[in-house]
Amino acid sequence: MNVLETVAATAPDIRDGLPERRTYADEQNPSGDRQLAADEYADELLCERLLALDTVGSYASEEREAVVEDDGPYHVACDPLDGSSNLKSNNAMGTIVGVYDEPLPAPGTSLVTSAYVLFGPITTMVAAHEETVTEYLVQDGDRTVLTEDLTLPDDPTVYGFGGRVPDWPDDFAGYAETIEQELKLRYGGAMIGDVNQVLTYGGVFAYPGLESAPDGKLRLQFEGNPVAHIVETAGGASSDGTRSLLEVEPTELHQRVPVHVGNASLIDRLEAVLS
Ligand code: P6P
Repeated sequence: MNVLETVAATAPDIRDGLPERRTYADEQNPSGDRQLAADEYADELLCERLLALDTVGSYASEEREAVVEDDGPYHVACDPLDGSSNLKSNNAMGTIVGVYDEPLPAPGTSLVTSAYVLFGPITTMVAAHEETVTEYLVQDGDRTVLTEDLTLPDDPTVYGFGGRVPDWPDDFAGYAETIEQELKLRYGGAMIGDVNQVLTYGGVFAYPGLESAPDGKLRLQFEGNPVAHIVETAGGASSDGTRSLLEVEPTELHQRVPVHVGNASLIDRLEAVLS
């Protein structure tokens, strides 16, 4: 089995384990987010099963302070349950995985494969590998191709911007005002659910730098890089405000980064206004 087959095979176990794991554990993750029992469960399953692969040389996750070292050529960064705060409200969430060919923290340009599993009405996987994006139906842990060579629609339709409006810097707030006149709001509180809408309908997702948190909320290794890899491979663009997320210099495992992904035209307009 390879990494994506293992992540798909683990998806039913994670999803079936959600109902009785909606409570908060006593811990916080290294980024200071409150940890759900479901976060810990998903992380344990994925860590064990991915490190069992001969090709995986290390495993890191949002839920763990340090990298778990093993032997193998690829290094996996994982957000085991992105959007787990949606569990209480029964909204979309899922797993993000990035497979790097350099030890972590690594630049997004060293990503070999990126994918997310989306627990929506159905369970799907969207994966970027070898210059193309494929969408799969995941049933009983097996994958069936739904869409080959997935690309963003040319005409954008939706947008979703995280953070509180009063906390947006003026330049981003000005950009948001223009986008709000043009597109429909789709923001669900789990990045992969919102990004999946952008991939399906065209548009832009952002969790920008905030006045209170200039680097924003999302983590480069586990969220920004893999999603940027997927969106750019699907013909879109990503930015931290000035450059592709894949070009952002990694400084530490849990570093945060402003995340903007979507149609290239919309990302170009964003970069033009962000000082
Ligand atoms: P907020 C989920 O906790 C997450 O990391 C992303 O999946 C999502 O885009 C963002 O945080 C939601 O943050 O501030 O809207 O709750």
